[in-house]
Amino acid sequence: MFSEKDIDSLRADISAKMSGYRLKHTLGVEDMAVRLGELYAPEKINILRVAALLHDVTKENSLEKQLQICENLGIIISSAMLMAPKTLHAVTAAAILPSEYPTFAIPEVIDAVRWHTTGRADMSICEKLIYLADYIEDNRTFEDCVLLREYFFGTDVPGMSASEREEHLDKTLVLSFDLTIKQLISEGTPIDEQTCAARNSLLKKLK
Ligand code: DGI
Ligand code: FE
Ligand code: FE
Repeated sequence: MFSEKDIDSLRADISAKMSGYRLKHTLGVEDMAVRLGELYAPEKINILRVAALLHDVTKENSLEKQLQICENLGIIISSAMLMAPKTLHAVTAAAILPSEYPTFAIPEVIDAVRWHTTGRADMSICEKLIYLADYIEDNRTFEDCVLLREYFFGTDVPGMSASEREEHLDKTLVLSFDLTIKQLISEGTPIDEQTCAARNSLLKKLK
């Protein structure tokens, strides 16, 4: 799908655009996406690398710039979305891919980027792995991130059967949503409805 050369040139492009902090995080997500990909979707590792490199590509834009991107591309922002402005960068990053990164703008990449912040119901494997890699990449030191990383790696994932491994991933995602929702409640911040839909759909599957 994507060659090593394509990925190296994308990494160079992203490296030139991002601040040191965001770049370090982005490269951390790429590394974690590869580790998770080896466990869950070895055939999709290059897709995961690309999605990781692009997932926060508009994160450093101001709110005004994010809204401008939406206006230019005819994307209608709901009032609920405006109440959770930190989730907007996932919308804009996905939206600019076809015009700004056409080589990489395949549906699996676009969807993994689009849903990396809130998740959604019935997530694909690439969506789940990018969402989780973003949460637990090694540079994240926030208490919830450390807890989730330890939960995920604190058991013998390679030794599990395929169905046990899938269940472990889903349980890890439920825990991540629990932690995020608790954090948002403690801040008095609105919870995006996709975050709730994602958690509900995983609970239904795990039942
Ligand atoms: O972009 P990153 O910082 O790497 O990580 P991210 O894309 O997961 O964004 C995290 C931010 O998004 C964090 O400040 C919490 C916020 N967020 C995630 N889900 C929700 C949310 N904010 C609101 N208001 N509602 C959500 O459901
Ligand atoms: Fe993000
Ligand atoms: Fe991120």
